[in-house]
Order: sequence, then C-alpha cells, then structure tokens
Amino acid sequence: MDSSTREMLAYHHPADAMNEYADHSACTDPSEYEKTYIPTLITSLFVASLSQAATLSHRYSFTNDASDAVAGADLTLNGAATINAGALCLPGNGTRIHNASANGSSLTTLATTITTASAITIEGWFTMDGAGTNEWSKVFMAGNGSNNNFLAMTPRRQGSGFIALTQGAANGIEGVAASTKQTNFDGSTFYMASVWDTTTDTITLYHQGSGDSSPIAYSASLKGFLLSDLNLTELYLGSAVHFGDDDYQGSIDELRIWDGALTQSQISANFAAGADTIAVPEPSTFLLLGLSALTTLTRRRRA
Ligand SMILES: [Ca+2]
Repeated sequence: MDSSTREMLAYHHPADAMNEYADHSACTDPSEYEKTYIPTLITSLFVASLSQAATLSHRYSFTNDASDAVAGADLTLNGAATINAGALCLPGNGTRIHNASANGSSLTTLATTITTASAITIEGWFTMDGAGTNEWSKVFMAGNGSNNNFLAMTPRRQGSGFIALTQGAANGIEGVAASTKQTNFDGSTFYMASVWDTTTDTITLYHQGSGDSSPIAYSASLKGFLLSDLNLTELYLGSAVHFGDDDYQGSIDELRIWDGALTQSQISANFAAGADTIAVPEPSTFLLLGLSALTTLTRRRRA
C-alpha cells in the first residue's frame, strides 16, 4: 500500500467517518453532505479495495496454443514441446531444449510485470511423467542464472519435495520455501503456487502434495530481496535458466501470473475451481466494512 492510500485510509476510516458525520450533522446541510462526502467515501473505499487486490496479469491455458489470454505476452514452443488436450506437453530429456519460452516483446512485457511489482504470485496446474529423471526440473523459472538472480518453482528435488526459491544478484541472498512432500508419477494433477511478497519480505509456497486435499502453505524470509533487483533476461516453462537441470517431463495445464499476493483463501478457491476456471474473487474485508459503515450512516440519516 502506498503512502497516499494509507493517508486516504486513515482519513476515511469508518470510525472517523462516523465521528465526522456526528460532528457536522448539526451544521452541515444534509444535501451538501450527501452530494460530497458519501461519494468521496465510496470512491475511497473502492480505490482502497482495488489497491489491496491481486490483478491477473498473464494467463496461459494452452487451449490451442501458448498464447497469453490477458496481456498478449505469448510464449514460443521450443524443441519437441507441443500443445495437446488443452495442455503444454513437454518430453523432458535435455537441458533448455524442450520448453515454452518468452522471447522478444513477450519477454519485455513479462519482465516489466515481474520487476515492477511489489508482490508476484505464480500458480500452475501440472502432471509429471516419471519416465525421465525430473529431479530439480522447473515448472517455471525466470531471471539470469549467470548473474545469479532468479525465481524458480520446482515440484521435485531428489526425494525431498516441492520448493520455491529466489536468489538476488547483490550478495547471493535467497529465500527458500520448501516442503517435504513432492509430486509423484501416478498421473495426478498437482497444484503449486508461489508468492514473492517484498512488502512482507516473505516467500510462500502453496502446494497440494500426494494425499493433500487442499494447498498447504510454507513460508520463509526473502532476506531483503526485491523483484526490481532481478535482471530478467530468460523466462521458461519447463526449463532452468543458466543451470544444467533436466527439462521438465510431463504436462502443464495452466499457468497464471498475478500482480500482487494472493491470499490463502484465494489460493484455496483457485485450487478448488481447478485449471481453466477463474474463481470469483471475494469482496475484500475492507470493502465489506466500508459498506457496513455506509449502511449505518444511511440508517442514522433516516432516523
Ligand atoms: Ca488448459
């Protein structure tokens, strides 16, 4: 939240609104009050609500191709990557050969989204194939490995589990959110989301591992990492930047990038809705609080 929003919230806190109304009700023409103050309050509450909500910036459903349904940052299929049955299909066996990459203006657009945000959420639905190794393979990775800075999401790491991590170029600081569960190769669809939130200096991994009916959250410190620190020159679904990890083997049904931090309840709603369906967002608590205050004001006016 920026300082102007904070000031607006402080000024238009519902309790203040009630006090202000009580103070001025005896000396303010009601028609002037209704014409000026209430619309301002509604606008302020709406803007405050929007400022707290995550915005869907990019969406890849792989219905017929690797296009971005939101901002036109279409991906390029490389190697033997194909689109089949509404998913990106990746054969594995190689390093930075079989993947979907962001090139040219798509890379510029995605890099701008990520490096100008104070928080980013990336979520995906995928199925892994166990024919290859698939250890440390990436559902998503972006950054510049040779400059030692990146964001990464990997669902298997040699028997230990899901991991989301980042590393900053300045001094190698990194945030690692990890669980002890990992995907298996039974054909199940898995869900994984990562939130890099510099406003709380926290990286959070949400995932549903084998036997979990809903996503579980694992958090760690970002140790001062800022998204604006990233030198984002490569972005892949299915491959690592710079490093020698094997390409991902399996399918990715959907991947979304949000500007902002999705909450646990939003993550759970998206997981429940499944790939290719956007869950209807809940009204923010603050907006509900504001509407409640307005209702009270209206009742007082009519009393
Ligand atoms: Ca799909």
